[in-house]
Amino acid sequence: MKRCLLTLVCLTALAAKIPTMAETAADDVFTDDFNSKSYSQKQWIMDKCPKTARIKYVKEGADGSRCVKISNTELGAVKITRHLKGLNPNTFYRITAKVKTHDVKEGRGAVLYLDVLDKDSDQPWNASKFLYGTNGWQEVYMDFVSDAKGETFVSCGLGFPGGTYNGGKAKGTVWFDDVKIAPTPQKALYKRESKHIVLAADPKHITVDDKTVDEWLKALDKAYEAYMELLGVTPYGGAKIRILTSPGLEPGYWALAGNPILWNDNVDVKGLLQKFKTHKDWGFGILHEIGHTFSAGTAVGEGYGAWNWNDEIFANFRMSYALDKYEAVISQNTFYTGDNIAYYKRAYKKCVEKGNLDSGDAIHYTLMRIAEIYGWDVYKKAFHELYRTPDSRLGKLDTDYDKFVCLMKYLSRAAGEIVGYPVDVMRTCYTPKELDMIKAALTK
Ligand SMILES: [Ca+2]
Repeated sequence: MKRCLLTLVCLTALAAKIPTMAETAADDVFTDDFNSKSYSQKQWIMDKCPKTARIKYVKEGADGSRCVKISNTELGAVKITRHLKGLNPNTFYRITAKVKTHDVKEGRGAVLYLDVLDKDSDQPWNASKFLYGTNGWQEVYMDFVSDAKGETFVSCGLGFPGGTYNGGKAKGTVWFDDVKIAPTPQKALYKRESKHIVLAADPKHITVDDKTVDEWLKALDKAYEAYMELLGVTPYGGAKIRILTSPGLEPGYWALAGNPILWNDNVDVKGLLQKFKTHKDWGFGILHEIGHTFSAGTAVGEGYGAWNWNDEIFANFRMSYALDKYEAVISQNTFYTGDNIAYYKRAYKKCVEKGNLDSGDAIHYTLMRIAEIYGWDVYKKAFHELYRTPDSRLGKLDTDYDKFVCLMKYLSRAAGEIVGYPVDVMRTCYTPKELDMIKAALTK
């Protein structure tokens, strides 16, 4: 009886406390309901606002409690930021927050993100769903990966500091309340892992069995190793590449490269996995994004890769090597099996009929022809050399055509080593008319 009474007393004490505290689950590493202004002021770094903006703690929360309010009459990126420490390194965490908006416009709207754009981050574009217009309270979330030290900076913001095509910056008014950060719950992300890849997807996308997913990840491993072979490098110090589905991407972006690769929740993720199951299609979009992580700027670092005039072309080009090597299946409207060059040749033919080579895919075809003549070793040699050569040693590269010529120089040298006599690939693999068209396309 005495014990029962004691329990009752404890419960009563808890019950008395609950209304003033955020609901804290055992896994939460940080919560703030903003009800204690002094606590919040200690926890959060508040931006110095431009004259048009305000950040205030106000009693305008969902239940009339205190929350934080950010407003800006001009486009900007205003935020409060929490420095999180002591997280498990390289682990998925989820931040959730209640958000209300009034007349929010443009950029990435009202948004949660990692305050890392000015730092050396692998996931600068990671964000929650962007909220615009006028909305009542709703919960948003963002999954992110803690760094190797178990730290990160999370921000609740109006507008985003980085410029995607929409400029990132926003204006209007946003209220944030009940911020919680915890390891992403097991059930919230479907996770499978292979030698080089981790897939972390919203379970709503998964309609195939684990075995199919594992086979797909093995195909991605093969592509990863082919990229490694072609370029002689691994991105992110050889760390596994994570692929994370996310609601925080601009419409029109299928995915955004980085680690994690952010895979837009609103594209047909399900369809891609189904196509692997039914046709063994390796998945163009994801191979393309993994391809981006192998750009010299990412895989080697700043100061490398100035010869690369367009990484949309080269992300696909790296993929072409992997597909060729394994005679893999890929679809771009139609299926290609071991002949992905046919897709680019089609683009080339269309362009030439119009009298130009004004298309990345068309130029891609001409680059693949060089591999057809001298073998892929010509690219292995040239890329290995280029990835070791800092931009300062490449000479002056003013136009994209200068960059094209620079690549041709390295390819010519590599081709010469292969055949044992001097080669100029611009003569052996291109007609003068094609070079004129490429020059016109790349000096615009
Ligand atoms: Ca509150």
